[in-house]
Amino acid sequence: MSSKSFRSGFVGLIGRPNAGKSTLLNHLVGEKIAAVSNKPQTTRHKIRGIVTLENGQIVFVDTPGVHKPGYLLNRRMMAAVHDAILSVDLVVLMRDASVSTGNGDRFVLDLIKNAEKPAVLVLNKIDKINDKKQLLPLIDFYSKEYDFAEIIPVSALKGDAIDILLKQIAKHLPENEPLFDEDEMTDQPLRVLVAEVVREKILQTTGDELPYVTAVVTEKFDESETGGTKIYCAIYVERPSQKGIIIGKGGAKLKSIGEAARRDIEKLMGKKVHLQLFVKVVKDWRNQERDLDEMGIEE
Ligand SMILES: Nc1nc2c(ncn2[C@@H]2O[C@H](COP(=O)(O)OP(=O)(O)OP(=O)(O)O)[C@@H](O)[C@H]2O)c(=O)[nH]1
Ligand SMILES: [Mg+2]
Repeated sequence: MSSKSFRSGFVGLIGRPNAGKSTLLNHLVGEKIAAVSNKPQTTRHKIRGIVTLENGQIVFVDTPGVHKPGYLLNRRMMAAVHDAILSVDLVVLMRDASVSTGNGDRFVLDLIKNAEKPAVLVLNKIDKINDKKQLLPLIDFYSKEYDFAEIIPVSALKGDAIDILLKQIAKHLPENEPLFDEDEMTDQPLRVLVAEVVREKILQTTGDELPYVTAVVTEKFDESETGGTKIYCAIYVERPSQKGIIIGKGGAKLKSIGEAARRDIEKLMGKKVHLQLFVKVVKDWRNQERDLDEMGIEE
């Protein structure tokens, strides 16, 4: 095997909610393609991010954080996790190293063990840990539980040790041609990226009462003759009171969500856009097949 050989494959990012999977994905592709927030269950479907290196190409598959499913929405989210684990070449178990081990961590570990896939353990948020010796018991625990190909402490937020991570992951991928064009960064259509940005701003600017009951769908792109792009996004909630929270006093909340989202969308598209948001009350959308299909949260 020559050292010049090219390696490529799919790598699943698996872990509990809030571990930092989407933060890592965004950092790796250098663009905001997945929503990030301090609320659990931020990611709702698989999002692929493509990283092309000199000697390889890694297609990361970001997944929803592993949790107990209640609604149809959550069952579909967990199906996406199982599907990702089965279909990738390598699994990255992402763990927030700054919190202690709980039942949720054991559950995720069991998923990986049962899949019997090559796996890399990524211990994230090391920027929050002053004494790095604190990582040792965690490394000890995980290495006794499963034969991880690598164990790599990183900070997805600060970008610490990410280059090492990429190298170590590429090593374990099969020899292969590139799977995507090297200038591609994601398989997500623009309307999904736009909806994801809007939902991120909702999660970041509202309290704990809303994260689970909001969803965003891009309904329309309008290219005007003057060159501007008008984008219409619907924000779903389940009750009129929730609509009130999103709109805020005199529309102030919705306005600030829209402004923050527009800035990110303009960065993503590289041009000025006009973003039009409206709020729809749809009772129990989390259990409605059709609404979930429309939101791209597939079975
Ligand atoms: N201090 C610190 N915070 C981080 C790091 N990585 C992620 N975070 C924060 O952790 C929170 C959760 O990050 P996400 O990337 O949304 O986590 P996730 O694993 O994708 O979560 P779900 O999509 O809900 O499964 C956010 O507030 C991030 O800013 C890190 O390396 N250090
Ligand atoms: Mg996420």
